[in-house]
Amino acid sequence: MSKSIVKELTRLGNTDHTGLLNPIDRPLSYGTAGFRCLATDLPFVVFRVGALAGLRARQLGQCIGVMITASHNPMLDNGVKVVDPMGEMLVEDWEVHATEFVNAKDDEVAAVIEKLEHLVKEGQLNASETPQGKVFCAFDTRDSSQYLHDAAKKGCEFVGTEFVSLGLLTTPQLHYSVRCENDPTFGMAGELGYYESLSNAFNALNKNIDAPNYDKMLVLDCANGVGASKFRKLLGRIDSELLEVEFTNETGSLNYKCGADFVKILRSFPEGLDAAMGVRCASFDGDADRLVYFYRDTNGFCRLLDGDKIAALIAGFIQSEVDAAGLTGQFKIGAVQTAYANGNSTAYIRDVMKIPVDCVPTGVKHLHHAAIKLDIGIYFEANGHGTVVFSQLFKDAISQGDQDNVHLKKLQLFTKLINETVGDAMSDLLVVETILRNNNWSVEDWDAIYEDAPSCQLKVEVKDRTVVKTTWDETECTHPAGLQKEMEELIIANGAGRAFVRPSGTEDVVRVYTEGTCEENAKVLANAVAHLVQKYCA
Ligand code: 16G
Ligand code: MG
Repeated sequence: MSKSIVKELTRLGNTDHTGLLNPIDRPLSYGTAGFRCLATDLPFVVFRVGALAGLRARQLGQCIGVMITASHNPMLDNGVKVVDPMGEMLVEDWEVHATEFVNAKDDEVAAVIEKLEHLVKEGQLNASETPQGKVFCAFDTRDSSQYLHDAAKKGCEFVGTEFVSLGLLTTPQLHYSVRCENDPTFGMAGELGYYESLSNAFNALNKNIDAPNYDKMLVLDCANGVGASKFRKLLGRIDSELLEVEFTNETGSLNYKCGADFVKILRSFPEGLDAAMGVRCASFDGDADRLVYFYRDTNGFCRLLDGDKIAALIAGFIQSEVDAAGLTGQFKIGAVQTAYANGNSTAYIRDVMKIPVDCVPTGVKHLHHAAIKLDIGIYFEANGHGTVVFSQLFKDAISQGDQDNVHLKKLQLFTKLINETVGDAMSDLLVVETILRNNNWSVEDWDAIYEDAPSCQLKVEVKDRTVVKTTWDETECTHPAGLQKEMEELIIANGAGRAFVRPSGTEDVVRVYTEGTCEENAKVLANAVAHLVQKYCA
């Protein structure tokens, strides 16, 4: 940890990491990414979240996760979020408890803890024996992470729950480990179990496949984050005949001019990566739960293959394997997207592949909840976060079917290769590589499945972003009154397209997304919508 961060944190009176006292005068809320802000504001937050996780673990008598990361945000930010027993996001009523706990004034803290202790006792009434529960905690490569981890430990121990440090991990590795700890049929908890399971599945799915159009060479931008060292470990278990990776951005400044978010938003090459034409490249984000691909086309431009294109690739593969396995029509297959999904990706999946598409609000928990209603739920955000979840019914069918059926076998291996608990850049990368090899596709072949509608994303700073309200799926703006109507008039005046606005859940801005007839047209529309937002939020 850099000396200056420690000094700054200790200056704030958190020498013992407890930070039980709340030194902040503005409210914080548990959002899609948990609590996220400047690392120096976080010690008391993380201490309280450590305590909350400890209580949640005891309530359920299970293992709960605490992840310390601010993902693709700058090095000086950090964040903390809680992982529920099946590796999923914290359940909503405990998000409310978390917000209340963290915002409690110093003289209110005891009452909040008492209330949570009551929930713990209620939980234990239903259990046959007194369950203990434990907390798994991991962190990313930020300078402040170790310090904040120590605060989480103190908080967890403060409420008397066992705390197990898993150290430096990617966010999805923590989700995976929590799930395995509570459900050993899923896999072996910890880093080694994770590498073992993914690499075995990858090696088995890719061996003996002749794919002359597929090039095993990949250039990887690690965002200077935790994914760099972790993917090297995973790759060490992969047959080098199958995949070779040239690593870039491994140890520089975290997320600075690189990483999945940078490449997605700017649609340009990350710094430090100079790809030759047609070479397949991929970017992780800082905590390795997002993945995007890109390459240099024949005109020298950067072509982006984002979460939408990954979803379409996976959906096509699963559909054809399900058909080839003789299971057509027996299971509900569907895709889940958000309003940010490129319109042409939705049209391709829904109209060409004939796979139903659901649209839900931004944030992993919404996508995950919609996906688990299906037998095979493929969910991706355009930003590159996504995975596939399978129902027990489907898993039983493929494991009990004819074991000489190679397609059933492939589907079984696929369920091991993908990290069902949450979007996972390392796992998704191996999934994409597997499908490209199995399809005998180059990156251009994959890119050609559909053409993205030209789009533009902007952020607008306003006095109070919470005045902007939308319908549940975020496609229409309901407040301030009149904004939606004027936006629709702009779309008509623009000649074509689509536009929506929503308040960010992680930054103090309103986000604008537009699609148009060409890049310039989408940009003009986005700027016009941004002006409207400013006018209505003034
Ligand atoms: C968080 C969400 C991500 C979402 C992003 C939107 C999780 C784990 N992460 O990073 O899914 O796309 O927020 O950010 O849910 P925004 O609200 O600032 O646009
Ligand atoms: Mg992330």
